[in-house]
Amino acid sequence: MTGNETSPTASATASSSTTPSAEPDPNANRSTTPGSERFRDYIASGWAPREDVIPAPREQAPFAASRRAKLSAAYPGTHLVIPAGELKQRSNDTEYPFRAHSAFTWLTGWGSDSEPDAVLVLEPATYGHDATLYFRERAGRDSDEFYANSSIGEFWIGPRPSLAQVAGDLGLATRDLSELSPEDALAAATPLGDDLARDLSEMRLVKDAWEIDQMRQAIAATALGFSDIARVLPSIAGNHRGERLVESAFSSRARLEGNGVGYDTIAASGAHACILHWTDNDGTVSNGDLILIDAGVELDSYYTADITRTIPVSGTFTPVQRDVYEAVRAAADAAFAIVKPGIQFKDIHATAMAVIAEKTAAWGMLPVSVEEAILPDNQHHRRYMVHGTSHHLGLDVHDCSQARREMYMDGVLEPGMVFTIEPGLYFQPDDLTVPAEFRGIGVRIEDDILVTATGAENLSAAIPRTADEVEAWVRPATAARAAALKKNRR
Ligand SMILES: [Mn+2]
Repeated sequence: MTGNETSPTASATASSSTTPSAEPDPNANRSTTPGSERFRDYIASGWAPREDVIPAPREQAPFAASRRAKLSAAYPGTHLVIPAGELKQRSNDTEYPFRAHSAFTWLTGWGSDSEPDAVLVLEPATYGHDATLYFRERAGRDSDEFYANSSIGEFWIGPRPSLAQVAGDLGLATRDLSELSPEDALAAATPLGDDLARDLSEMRLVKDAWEIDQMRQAIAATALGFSDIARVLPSIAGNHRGERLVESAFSSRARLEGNGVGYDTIAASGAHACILHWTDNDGTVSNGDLILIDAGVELDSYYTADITRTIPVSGTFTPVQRDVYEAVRAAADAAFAIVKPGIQFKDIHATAMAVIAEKTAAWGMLPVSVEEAILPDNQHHRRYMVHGTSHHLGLDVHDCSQARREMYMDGVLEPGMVFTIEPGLYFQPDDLTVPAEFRGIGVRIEDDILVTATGAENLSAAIPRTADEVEAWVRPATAARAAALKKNRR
């Protein structure tokens, strides 16, 4: 709710001392707030006193503290400014939902309840750094902010925490944003410097125990979302915008269990599955098609899963769909089998691609032998899978993306790393190099993998992934739907 005709939205918004901008008031055309001093005095009075409860530090507070200590040790004597970021305008006086920068969240433990414009400052001290979190404290009831500012006023967006509450909650010293120095405010308004962004990315490559637990929770929530989809799939079959129904089933679960989706859900039925980032999701879901669903729940802590399953809408794969599906699964299983500390990240991709090359060669799709196809300058099989097999996963779906190549693609696996394994095969409907019965089939299987001390754990293994498991997952709903339809006809 942003446009209310009767409640007093103040023309005072732009002139409010707590409003950071001197732009023309975007509410001016709708404002009906009484601006008189008499009204201000009246609305400022008659409120019960607040009883602020100071919370004990949240679970992740000590983990965030040790991450700050790690950053401090990497930057001795350097003054560091890490901003949460600001609200982004969608249009006029409406804004996109706020999401703090992941590096800020990693260092503070503040996730979906972060305050826009907050800034973490690390000031060099005798030993390490002193950390202070600056944010805009809520205004008192004697200010017009609380009733007249639709972006940050508590009348509009709900209760906001005090400095003392956040200090207790995060185990961090807090100060009001107005006390941030002009130099730090300037630094906070510019993107993180290259070295700092890179180093923070690299520090996040290995997850701590709390982060690994968050990943498990994000994946468990995502599994519920996929089960919701499997349950409703038969009733969606034939709907002209069935992909949207799949997307919204997952979104409902994501909002219930967490902050939302970690990225735009891909719900790609039939040949849409061959469009790698299909997020329009406005297509029909038809019996006989496969539907490829790539989705992840982001928790309130901002940790996200990233899972893909490809499901036969009818509950049964056709023989050619099953062949393609099991070829992709063979690639995924082969890649997973090599994961352990000490191997290079890029070996995972190479292992999956060797299987993709063999399978596509066996189907007669390659103009050369497997041995020739896998030469770096050839790569014929990559026509059918142009994306990578793995990316790191955590606070960001493409986590740690500022890390240097030698730490990421050429990096060596360590226990605590979490990444995806997501091979696929995509036969475009108009690709004349593949037999006609393959055209329009797209399959991806994506799991979230944790490197352990001795090998790896597939954190998403509980979500059905073999062709048999997937069929057994969808069939009860298909059968129930068929029985209901039969009953209705009688
Ligand atoms: Mn992915």
